[in-house]
Order: sequence, then C-alpha cells, then structure tokens
Amino acid sequence: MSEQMIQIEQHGGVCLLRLNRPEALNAFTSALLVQLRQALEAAAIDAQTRCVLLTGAGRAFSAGQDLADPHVAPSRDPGAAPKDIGHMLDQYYIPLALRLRSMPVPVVAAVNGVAAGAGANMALGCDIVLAAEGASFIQAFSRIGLLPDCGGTWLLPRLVGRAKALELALLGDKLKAVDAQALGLIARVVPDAELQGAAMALAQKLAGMPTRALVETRRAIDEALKLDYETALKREAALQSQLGFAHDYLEGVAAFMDKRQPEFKDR
Ligand code: LHQ
Repeated sequence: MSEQMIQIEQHGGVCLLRLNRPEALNAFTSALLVQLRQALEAAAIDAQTRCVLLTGAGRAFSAGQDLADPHVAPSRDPGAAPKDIGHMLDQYYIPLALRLRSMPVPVVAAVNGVAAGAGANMALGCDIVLAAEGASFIQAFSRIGLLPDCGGTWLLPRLVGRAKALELALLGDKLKAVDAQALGLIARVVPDAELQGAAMALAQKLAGMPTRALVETRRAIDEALKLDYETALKREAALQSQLGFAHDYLEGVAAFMDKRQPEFKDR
C-alpha cells in the first residue's frame, strides 16, 4: 500500500486533513498532491462533512514543492534536457487549487509553522486562515528564479494590494504570522499551543452554520472582484433568490422567531 501522506480524521461535521511528511517539512511531492486532492474529493461528496480543516504535521505547514523531486529538480548535467516544470502545475497544482477553492463546504487552514512557496499559497487559498504565532509565510519563489504559483499572483494583490503583493513576491522574505495578519493576508493569529483547539472550534462553528449560504457567499465575493457594482448587486440578488427557496432560510428565520438554535442541513 502507498505511503499515507495525508492523515484524515473525522470530528463530527469537520473533516481534518493533515499534511503528513514532517521529515521534509510537508513539502509537496506528486504523490502527496494526488492524495490531498483525493481526500478533498472524498470530503466534497461526504454528506457528513460540513467543513474541512487543513493543517500540517510537525513543525511546518508546508515548505512548498519538494525541490528534490526528480520531476522538477533541474539536472546538474549540462547535457541533460531541461525539465518543463509547468507540467507539474498543470497536472497536480491547478486541479488541486481549483478543487480547494470550489469545495461545497467552507475550508479552514490552520497554519502551524512555516508555509513557503506553493505551501503558502495553498493555505492562502482557503476560506479562513488561522496561524500559530510561530508560523510564517514565505513567497519563496523568487529565491529560486520562479514566480508565485498555486494562485499566488491572483491571491496576493487581492488580499494585500499591489504594493505589498510585489514586496512579498519580489523579495521572498519571511513574514511572521502577526505581520501577515496586520497586512490582511490571514484572518487570525493564536498562541502556538492554542492553534489546533482554536482551529477546530472555528471549523465546528462553521460546520453548524448554513453550509450552502457560506459557499455561495464565497462564490459571490470571488465573483464580485471581477464585476462592476450594478452587476454585483444583481448577482447577489440571483444567488439570494436561490438561497431563499432552500431549507436553511426557512429554518434560520423560524429558529430566530422561536428563540431557539437553528438546525441547518442544506449542503
Ligand atoms: C526541503 C524543502 C523543499 C525539499 C525544506 N524541498 N526539501 C511548483 C512546481 C514546480 C516547480 C517548482 O515549484 C513549484 C512551487 C513551489 O513551491 S517553489 C518553492 C519551493 N519551496 C522553497 O523554495 C522553500 C525551500 N525551503 C526553505 O526555504 C526552508 O527550508 C524553509 C524556510 C521552508 C524552512 O527553513 P528551516 O526551518 O531553516 O528548515 P531547513 O531549511 O533546515 O529544512 C529542513 C529540511 O527540510 C532540510 O533537509 P535536511 O535533510 O537538511 O534536514 C531541507 O532541505 C528540507 N526542505 N524545504 N521545498
């Protein structure tokens, strides 16, 4: 049986996915990327799962692409044909990033340590990013002659604006979690010892909320970034119309009127 590089734990409505190559700082190999996508596919169709929580084992979240992987490491032999590393992105990273961004449930990242290169951008592509105080974010690409991939060029300017996006991407310096939060790159920072508990509590809270409304909210916000104001207003109305026909709207209003906790069930 192939090595298990993603640990999967079900905690009620929360599917916890833990990157599990701690000896290599959870660097991404093609096998790990495939296993992560398969785990997300399974969570996406599992009716029990109402939130995904992504974290890393050991002292890192992920050091990004495994630079020792023979598929991407340039050969030092001057006669060797150069490798097209774009294939790695097309085949593994793009389907994974798209899967993550279009999950039918909210996705929380609990960044437990360093998140570098594609590891940073995989975390930043999640819906809510929490980090431990000791965690850090590095757009490590420029250090090795590359540009931010795994959504970095799209995410960074949207999250922090062009000036800071370029500073982070060009310099590739380590950004501490507190500074990432101050910039608006991530949502929350918690003491190291509290990260897993805080992330699970947040994920459980999201799992108890109206999943479909949360996912349509993500969709509307992502789409609105490309729309003019009037078109965004109309898009909100169209999506709201659909949500208004669903069970969770009925239940949410009924629970409010009855002064009780709602029981949401749409997915
Ligand atoms: C690693 C790695 C690593 C292998 C640490 N690979 N071994 C997509 C598609 C195609 C091609 C290329 O790229 C991409 C996207 C990308 O993600 S490009 C960016 C790739 N990532 C990096 O450039 C980051 C490289 N790593 C680092 O800068 C540091 O290791 C960080 C800042 C992550 C952590 O620093 P330290 O805490 O000082 O740890 P360390 O450097 O001592 O690393 C510990 C071990 O992990 C060490 O191995 P060793 O055998 O000496 O203990 C490293 O070689 C290994 N490692 N990152 N990406």
